[in-house]
Amino acid sequence: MGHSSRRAFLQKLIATGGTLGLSPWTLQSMLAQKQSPSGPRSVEPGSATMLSTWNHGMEANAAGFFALQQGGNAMDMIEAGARIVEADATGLSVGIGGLPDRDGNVTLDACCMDHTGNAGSVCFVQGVLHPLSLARKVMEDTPHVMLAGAGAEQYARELGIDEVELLTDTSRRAWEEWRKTSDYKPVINIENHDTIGLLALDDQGRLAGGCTTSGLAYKMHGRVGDSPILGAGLFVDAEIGGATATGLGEAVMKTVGSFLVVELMRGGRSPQEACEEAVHRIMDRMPTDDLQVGYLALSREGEIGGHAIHGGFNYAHTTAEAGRMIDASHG
Ligand code: SD4
Repeated sequence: MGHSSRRAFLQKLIATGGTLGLSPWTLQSMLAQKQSPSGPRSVEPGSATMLSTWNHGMEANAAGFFALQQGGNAMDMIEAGARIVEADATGLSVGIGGLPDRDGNVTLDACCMDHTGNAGSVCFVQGVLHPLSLARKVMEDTPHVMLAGAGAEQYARELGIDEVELLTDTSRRAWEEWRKTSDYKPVINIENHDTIGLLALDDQGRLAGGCTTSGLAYKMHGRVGDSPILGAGLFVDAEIGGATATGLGEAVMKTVGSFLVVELMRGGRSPQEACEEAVHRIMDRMPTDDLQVGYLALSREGEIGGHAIHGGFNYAHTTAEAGRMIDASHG
């Protein structure tokens, strides 16, 4: 791409970024992404869709579409979106800045699945800025699906990934404040900045998904939630669709939630109906006054759905034409 057309493209991106409410920081990170040698390509309206949990999903989806325009596929959209949120130190529940466990350690969980059914996951990993990228490496470059703790960290070092301090001044102060009472009580919809679950359908019809989190704040050391567990926090079947979960991982794991959503879609439910039924499965089996779980689903045709136990769960839906936040139905 010539110098002037690149400048025009960047100006357009900055203009669109403004409309989407993207921070200058996000735009900068997007511009730092790899540029394709052939330059950006246009994405046909109606040909691609991205869904991500919570308000930060908006920036994640914009980064995903940017990756697509740079020649990426659905998995690149997922990784680009996850990286934006993982690197944002102001988020208290994903990547750097995530609240620690009860002993003050930030331990991260992430997984991904691509359109071929391949999957990768890391759990209980410390000092790694981009756990979803590490999960993708496990998926693409090892014979395994999941690496845990010190083994995942060793693999990151072998790949030349630098160790990063994930506890920030803000998250340290919050933890110190919490330690005064040490009252462990997961709060539903914590400040609308939670785990990010992402689902993408690219313009070639490929589906992929990802999930990345620092897990529940002040959890026991060693606790792993649903987010890195294939079938619980995420599941993608290219023939049917994908689903991802946010909320109390224990409830999602006990009902193998994301797999359940996809299987319900296989049986003929719409993504919305499937999310509702998976939520009801939890509501029928356990007391849910203090328990929040939300599901998102995307079919291979690009149909979307989202449902939660309680109000307050929202998600970002982005297409080549526009992006919007949707308040999920609940109950
Ligand atoms: C977990 N499911 O570790 C995650 C937490 C989460 O929105 O999703 N919060 O249980």
